[in-house]
Amino acid sequence: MINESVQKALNEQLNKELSSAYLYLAMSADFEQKNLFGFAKWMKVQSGEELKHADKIYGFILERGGKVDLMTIEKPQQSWESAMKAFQDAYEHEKFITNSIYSVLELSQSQKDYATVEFLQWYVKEQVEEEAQTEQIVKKLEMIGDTPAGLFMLDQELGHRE
Ligand code: OFO
Repeated sequence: MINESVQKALNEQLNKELSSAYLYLAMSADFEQKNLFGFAKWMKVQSGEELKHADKIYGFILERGGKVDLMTIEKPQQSWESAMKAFQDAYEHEKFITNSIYSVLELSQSQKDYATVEFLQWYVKEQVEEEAQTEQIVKKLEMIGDTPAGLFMLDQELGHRE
């Protein structure tokens, strides 16, 4: 049986993962409306990744005999002034998610819920990758500045994400 406070924290994390999927889907739609199809594809794939992150938590809560509590998902921002601003926001969002995972991990440790501590190791590793990916794209956008040719090339590159 899962510890009650850990279950609550996991349900809140499940909501954050679903909110992440929603946020990246909004970014994807915004990019597509601006004809940046490669950026849009990258964000759509990212949105799908977040749904997988959510699904893992959902499955884990149920596997432990817990109760899934699906909460309201807030309406995300719909438009960003530039690709740079969107990716800066994505990077900041990933840092927020990392801190959130750490909080759930610390709670699980304090409650001696070692199964959840073990389960969350996957997220700790995943967040290193998620932060690095978004930070790298912010850095590339900084390099190319406002040049349309640079944006076009990066759009081509990001469109290759599967
Ligand atoms: Fe992008 O992070 Fe989920 O976990």
